[in-house]
Amino acid sequence: MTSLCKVLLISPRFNGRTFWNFEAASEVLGARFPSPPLGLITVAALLPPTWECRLINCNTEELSDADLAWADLVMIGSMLPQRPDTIRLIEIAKAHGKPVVVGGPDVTTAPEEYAIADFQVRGEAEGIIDAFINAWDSGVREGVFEAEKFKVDVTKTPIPRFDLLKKEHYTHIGVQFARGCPFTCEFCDIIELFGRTPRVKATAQMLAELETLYNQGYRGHLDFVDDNFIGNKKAVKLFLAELVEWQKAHGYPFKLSTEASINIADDDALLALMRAANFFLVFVGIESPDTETLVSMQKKQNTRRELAHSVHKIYRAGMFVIAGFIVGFDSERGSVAEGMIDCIEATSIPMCMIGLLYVLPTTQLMHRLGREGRLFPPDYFQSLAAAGIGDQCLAGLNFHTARPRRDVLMDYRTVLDRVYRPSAYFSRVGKVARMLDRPIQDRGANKDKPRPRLFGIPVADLLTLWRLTWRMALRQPSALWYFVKVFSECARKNPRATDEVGMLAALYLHLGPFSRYVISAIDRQIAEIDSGRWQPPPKVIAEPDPVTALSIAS
Ligand code: B12
Ligand code: SF4
Repeated sequence: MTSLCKVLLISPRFNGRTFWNFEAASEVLGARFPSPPLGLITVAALLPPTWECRLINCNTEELSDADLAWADLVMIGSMLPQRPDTIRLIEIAKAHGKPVVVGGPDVTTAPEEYAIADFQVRGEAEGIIDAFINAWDSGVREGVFEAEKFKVDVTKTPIPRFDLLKKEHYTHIGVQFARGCPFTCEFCDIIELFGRTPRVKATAQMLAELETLYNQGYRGHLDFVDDNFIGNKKAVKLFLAELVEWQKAHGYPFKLSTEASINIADDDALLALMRAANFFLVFVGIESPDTETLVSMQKKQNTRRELAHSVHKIYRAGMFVIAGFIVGFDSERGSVAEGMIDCIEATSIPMCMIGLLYVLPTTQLMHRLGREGRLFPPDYFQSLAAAGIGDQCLAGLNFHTARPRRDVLMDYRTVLDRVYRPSAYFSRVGKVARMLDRPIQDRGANKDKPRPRLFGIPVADLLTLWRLTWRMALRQPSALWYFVKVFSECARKNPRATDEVGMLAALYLHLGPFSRYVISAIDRQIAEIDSGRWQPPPKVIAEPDPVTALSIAS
């Protein structure tokens, strides 16, 4: 018997204002949201071909009653900052009498939060979805299905259903080469979700994904969402060599970005391959400039190096760097603000994701703080989420800090204030504009219709520049002059870097106001501590650890 089912895949809204909410920058590029839900379109590709799929991304479009009426089954994929909207969507679907399957990283690490869903699919769908499909076909209407950890062979993962995407809604599309990371950073949940041995796709399989997107007419930015693209250097180099040829043969239809550990800078051959493949951006977790802190969080790969030298080497290879920094580690002996600001200035990284340490479920950090009785109860996150707070910028420090909480918050707001002033931000953009050495590419193989040009410049680029300048004048007037100065200098002295400099400027449309919003919210938190209105939850020592318990400030 042929199995038939109409599946409505829904990606819930991310909560409130977050660092990664680049709606303002997306607008400049004529899009609605940064990227689509790769997990859900991967799940769609795993379903029987006779099952019909529709995708609604609540971050870009409205879910209608008609969508729900059409469906036999609703599938929702969720990460932590989507949890409140996921719960809302489950309730709506159930009110329409539709069974709901929920999957994704948050249900995998915090399943107790999703008890109201009819089905939970935990872990990587490839490892368990067939069991769910068989159960569904045999009439089962509720249950929990859990994949065996880290066992999925990603070389068998099908090509995600990119055809379900309204690609014009997004500034970029995600693809994935590897899962897992060989490192063991204490705060990270990746090694708990995907394991320590990176599992990589086959080169032909990866190129088939790119070919599919290309044949569907997509051109532009592709992001490799791997947690650490260079986790298996040998495999990635083999893939990159072929990717370089593919890009050349297709006239470089894609600009590429990814996330990698800083040791990427130690490997000249790897940097050269990434340059040749047209990578223009890499996210690096720097976390802290302090060696003792890096050692205590088990991020030893970031020690024994001159960070500015490593980052500038990546610039010279044609990629700009976005970096993650964290405030609130136990090993911070005193104020960390000046050290962090100096590091950000010395490395000249304009866009820094500076967050408060956040204890994610299942991590080694969670287990240690749990043993030390320092975790805040789960309703701490729920209350912040209910207030629209979305990520580690404001929901962080969900535990009793080692230093007085007020001092950590003060450091955090100081760093944000100093590095996101327009003068400071655009001074770093100016340095990138001078150092970024974008490659010259032979685009002879490009078969696309030539883009209309004015004075030799693509009209679409001129329109984007106009939208950017106009919005900057309207929304960030204090940054306009810095932007004009940096951009015009770049256009004169390093014209190949203008796209990247324009992108960094567009990101400031979000980062400028967002940093000011976070600073004022942190100021309110500090005022509440000072007035005694904020009281930490009582400590519960589950397994007392005398050494660390002594060092916890009250
Ligand atoms: C790309 C990405 C983002 C993008 C979002 C892209 C998007 N539009 O969805 C951006 C950069 C915006 C982002 C931001 C954040 N992210 Co993020 N992000 C990722 C990343 C690197 C890749 C996600 C992805 O596409 N994976 C590839 C797909 C194939 O995997 P998958 O989604 O897990 O799907 C598989 C399974 O989970 C399952 N599955 C997924 N959905 C469903 C649904 C159903 C019905 C079923 C059956 C199965 C299923 O099957 C899939 C195939 O195996 C992951 C890490 C990772 N390796 O996954 C982190 C991750 C999801 N992010 C995480 C977090 C915490 C955040 C942030 C809060 C903080 C941060 N790290 O910056 C912010 C907040 C965002 C916000 N706006 O509020 C955590 C989530 C932890 C949790 N418990 O939920 C992760 C796991 C890693 C991490 N520590 O950063 N993120
Ligand atoms: S290097 Fe990145 S992905 Fe790997 S364990 Fe550390 S934080 Fe997680």
